[in-house]
Amino acid sequence: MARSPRDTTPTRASSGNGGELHQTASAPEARITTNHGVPVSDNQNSLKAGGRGPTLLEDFVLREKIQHFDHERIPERIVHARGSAAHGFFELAESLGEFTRAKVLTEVGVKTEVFTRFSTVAGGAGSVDTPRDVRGFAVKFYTREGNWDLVGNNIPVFFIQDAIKFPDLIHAVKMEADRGYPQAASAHDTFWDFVGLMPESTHMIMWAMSDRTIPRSLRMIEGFGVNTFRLLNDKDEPIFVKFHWRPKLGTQSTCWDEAVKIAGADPDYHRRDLHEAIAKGDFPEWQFGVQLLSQAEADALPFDILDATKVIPEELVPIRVIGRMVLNRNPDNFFAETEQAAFLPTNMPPGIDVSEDPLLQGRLFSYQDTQLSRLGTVNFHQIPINRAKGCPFQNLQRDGHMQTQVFKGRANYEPNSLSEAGEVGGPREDPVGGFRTAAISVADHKVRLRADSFADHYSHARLFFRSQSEIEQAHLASALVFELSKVTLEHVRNRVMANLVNVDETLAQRVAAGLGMALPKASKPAVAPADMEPSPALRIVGKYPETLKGRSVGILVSDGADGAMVAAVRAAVEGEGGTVKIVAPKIGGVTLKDGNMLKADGQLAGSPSVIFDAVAIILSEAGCQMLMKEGAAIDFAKDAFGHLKAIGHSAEAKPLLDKAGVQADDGIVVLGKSVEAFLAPARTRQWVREPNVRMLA
Ligand code: HDE
Repeated sequence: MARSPRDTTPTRASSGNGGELHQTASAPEARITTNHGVPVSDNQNSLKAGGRGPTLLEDFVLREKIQHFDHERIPERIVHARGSAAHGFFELAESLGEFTRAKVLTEVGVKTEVFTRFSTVAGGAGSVDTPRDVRGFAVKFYTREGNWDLVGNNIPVFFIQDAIKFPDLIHAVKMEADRGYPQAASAHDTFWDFVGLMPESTHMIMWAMSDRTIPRSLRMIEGFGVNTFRLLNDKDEPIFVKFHWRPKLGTQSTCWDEAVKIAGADPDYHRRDLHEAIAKGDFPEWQFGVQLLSQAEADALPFDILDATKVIPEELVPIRVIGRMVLNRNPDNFFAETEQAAFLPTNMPPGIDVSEDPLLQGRLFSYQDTQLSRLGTVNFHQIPINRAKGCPFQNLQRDGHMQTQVFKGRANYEPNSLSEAGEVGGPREDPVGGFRTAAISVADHKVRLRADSFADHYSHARLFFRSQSEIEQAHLASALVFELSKVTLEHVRNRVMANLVNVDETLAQRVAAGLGMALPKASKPAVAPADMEPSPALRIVGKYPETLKGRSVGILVSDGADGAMVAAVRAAVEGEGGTVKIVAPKIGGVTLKDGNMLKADGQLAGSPSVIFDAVAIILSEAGCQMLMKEGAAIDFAKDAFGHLKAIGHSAEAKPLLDKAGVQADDGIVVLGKSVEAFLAPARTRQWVREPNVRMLA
């Protein structure tokens, strides 16, 4: 029954569309209530003095709903604000029982639940997924002895050696304080100013300028614990340990121009990729490995393993793969899980311990502390995603904001003898099974200084650069040219360049040439760099498995296209575990040569080739003529070519490719009766094409 706007008779329940009265009662489990359980009769209209009158303060239903909405956002993480996460499990294949008593690392075959959050570092929560940036790789293991949070990155070293510089580093890299830009980008004055003045960051800069910071997918990044930790066995004997994650799909990256374009085409590229892969049962997987070294082995190395700006080459201390992690379930609710997840490097089960790495030591305070401003209460461990699930958690800490546990009895102190009177006495410490710290001797003077063993800032940077393949060296040099070309203060650029000379003079020369500047003299290093044996393990190009698994192929079609050819590409790609998306000028799809309809997954303008790993362009002659007038179609081919992707095409599509400037090479394949020839180049990137499509430094 429609109500006139002037009708002021009270209504019991009316729907939003047209104010029609409905008086059916809802079952208690199906009805909306206030936060306190009072059933709501009308969720469409606020309580007013008459249909056109002012809203009444009395309307507690409205006030409660708006007020809750007003407070929906919590402060985003000061770093790593932009993140995506998934649930899964960790499974141990080899026991480290000799070195640790942590059950998670000794119980072979046991599956431990995990929640893993990947992130960028510099951008805000709403920033894009593909800036040039380090990626966070934080894993929460819900072990039977409490949560273990391995809060790592996709790069094994860090910018600074001492936690006291972290706020400076982050202030420098985030948007500049006066102007509020750039967002999620390190290519600006303040970041490079900090870098130039902090030569200890040089090694990390090499990694940050490598292709590792423009990953193709979160499923294709490595993970590292970065800091050195310790394991402790039953006898409390310590051994140093470095933690590693290796993606089953290999470490793979985008091209820089591609990453920039993806940011516009799909700001959620990585989040969507992770979510869709898991939703379709294509579960991302990583090997878990450790590098173990005794105090004597650590002492024999020509660098200090407590210095987080140093890498322990695998060639010196091999990585022992002992387990795997599979992510197999998407979060149900982004806020409740991904946003409220609180990772703490201090979460360690008995048998795992920290080292004296001064960066790690600062982290031990920071993460617990930051949750208080982010999640607002000391009880953040009670939020379901943070709760220890593998075991009970109980102590005598009480009350506080948002306490959700209802403790019984009077035992909130210890020692107590309440059990002698038959009351519950509460939990007690466990000297045998409890967490114990390595009994390391630390007697020394109180000082504020950096150990001499931390003074070499260039040998590892040089090791990294010299270990890279030619392609990767060129990308690294070009990334430096790009970043430094955005620096407006000349003295800042000069200082960075003067440091670079200490890494490798040819690199510095290439960058200087790319910037069009004279190469300054080398800065004076605190310790002259030493040459180390190159470590090919630090490369990524040529190391990932060439497969369509995890890859996505976009097929651009027009009306009149050969449906059999489309079907053949689809069958071949999907048969090898890849994904196929049909792109058409209209989202309704196309009418194929045989008269059948083919639905599109994406419309051309919204589905550029940057979001695919390889493309097929299957057009009719008329379709090709039409699309040659469409900029998005030309860009589709041009970008696929420029981003070193395989292009399979129908003979009829050749004029479009010509117009896009696509030149013949092994990655450009005419699709005939068989699509086989397209598959090999589609499994990887055409690196050999690169010199033909862009000038690298
Ligand atoms: Fe963090 N870091 N960090 N960090 N970090 C945070 O904790 C901090 C460092 C890393 O997905 C914050 O809960 C200090 C190294 C990841 O929720 C904060 C120092 C590594 C994440 C914090 C470092 C990391 C964080 C912000 C220098 C690689 C995201 C929100 C001493 C091993 C975790 C939060 C997630 C998050 C402090 C250095 C990795 C402020 C003080 C080195 C992956 O506590």
